[in-house]
Amino acid sequence: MRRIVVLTGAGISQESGLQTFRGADGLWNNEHIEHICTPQGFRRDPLRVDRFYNDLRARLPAAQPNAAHLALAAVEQAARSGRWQGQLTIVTQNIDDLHERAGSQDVIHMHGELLRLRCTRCGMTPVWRTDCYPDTPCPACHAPTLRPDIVWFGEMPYHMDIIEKRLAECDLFVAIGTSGVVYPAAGFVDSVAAHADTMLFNLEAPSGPAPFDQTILGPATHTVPAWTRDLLEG
Ligand code: BJW
Repeated sequence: MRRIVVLTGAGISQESGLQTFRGADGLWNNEHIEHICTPQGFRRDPLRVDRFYNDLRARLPAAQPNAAHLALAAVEQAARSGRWQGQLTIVTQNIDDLHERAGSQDVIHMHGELLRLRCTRCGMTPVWRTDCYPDTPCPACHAPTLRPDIVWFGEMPYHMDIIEKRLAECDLFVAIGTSGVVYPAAGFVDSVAAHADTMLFNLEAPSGPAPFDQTILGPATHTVPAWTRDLLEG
């Protein structure tokens, strides 16, 4: 039985109309990372950070899953129905919900989710589809101590125990649409190199030597469905 771990990054959602982080048209061209994506930035100016994520949250419903999200969901569906002998786990760095809306169920959000908040007082992580401000009360404990449920720099990514287990068990590791500069995700390929084949699907070649067995360049909506077709047929 094949065991595949797919690591996705912002590039897989780019053709759904969501901006990537880095690069010419990136989200961070207009923002200083340290003002938004750190716990210190949130402490210094929570309103600015809440507004940044309110804006992303408001734009999310207009984005639809694309052919790459759907192709990955189809593999999981084929496994569930017994048409394909294998397991495909998606570990996503993305905070959008496009994998779920495409129909994937085995999705691990290592950097959190835009549609959740976290109460720093009671720990509740309510689903949240509207705006949040520094005085918004937690629905459970009523304290104004909510923050985006997103992993910022210097914080521990979520679900690392289950991610490490799936990486240790996999025989194929596939990265899609990620620049490979943010750890620990950037180190996954090295951690599996001794026991798994590795593939990178990206729009452009990485700047340094790629630590992958195979690199497939092009838009994810073309390259990923072509790969999953071969996978399901082969
Ligand atoms: C397409 C495409 C198309 C476009 N088709 N492709 C020094 C050395 C090593 C590590 C560190 C260091 N100093 C600090 C660290 C640690 C730090 C880190 O890695 N920093 C680096 C920047 C140096 N990491 C952390 O702090 C993490 N925590 C941590 O390490 O805890 C300790 C620990 C110890 C032991 C075990 C485990 C943990 C936390 C990282 C949190 C990252 N959070 C963010 C923000 C959340 C979302 C938000 O605010 O909006 O997550 S940062 C941001 O980058 C976001 C993303 O998930 C993440 C990765 O970005 P991604 O997805 O790769 O996007 P891009 O834009 O960079 O790339 C897109 C790619 O797609 C490009 O290559 C395009 O070509 C391609 N593309 N269109 C195919 N159509």
